[in-house]
Amino acid sequence: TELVFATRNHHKVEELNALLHGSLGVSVVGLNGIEGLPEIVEDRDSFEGNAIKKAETIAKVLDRPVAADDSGLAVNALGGAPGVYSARYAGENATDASNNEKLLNALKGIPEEERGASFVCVLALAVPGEETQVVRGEVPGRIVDAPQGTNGFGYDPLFCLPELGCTVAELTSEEKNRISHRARAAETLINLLLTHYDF
Ligand code: ITT
Repeated sequence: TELVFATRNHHKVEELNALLHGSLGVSVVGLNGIEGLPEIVEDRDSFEGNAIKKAETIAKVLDRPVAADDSGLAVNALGGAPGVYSARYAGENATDASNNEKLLNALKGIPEEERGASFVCVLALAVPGEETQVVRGEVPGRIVDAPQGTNGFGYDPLFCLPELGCTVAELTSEEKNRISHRARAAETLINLLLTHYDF
């Protein structure tokens, strides 16, 4: 079986595919290979709102079940920023590098014990004719003061897992998929798919 995943971020597709393929045998496909889809403006003020919007928009167009992921980083000392703006923190043409640089500058001089943060992942599952389901996964950590590691994507090089003593970018993809916010949300999604749907 295939499950369409309403994202253009190939890192998300790879992570979700590893999580769902391993436990359900479901192949996750992103939007990059599908033509004629509308542009989705992520203008909601919550991860839930944006995830639902992405999943429902694409499910309606394709008339089939669609999952979506809205995720990001919430930094305590910044009042939860960048939050839903994580992908565009450094502006319209932001890259992972420019977002990370902006975050490091925003936290300059703030001591280690005040650099707490969470990764948040909200997954929505829209099935035509059914109520959309929403699940959330979070992982706590701390923002380091210089990038460490080259694996993963986004803010992974800055997000330290205190129990492991390293950043997420220093983990293998298998290790990340055992502990991440996305893995936690996916676990709940997998239970939903198994109990309520024909996957
Ligand atoms: P789609 O909307 O097409 O899914 P996107 O990358 O724009 O792709 P979001 O709007 O949900 O996705 O933004 C999420 C951003 O949060 C992402 O670009 C990263 O900067 C960050 N992020 C999310 N999950 C992450 C992870 O596992 N590791 C590091 N950073 C992550």
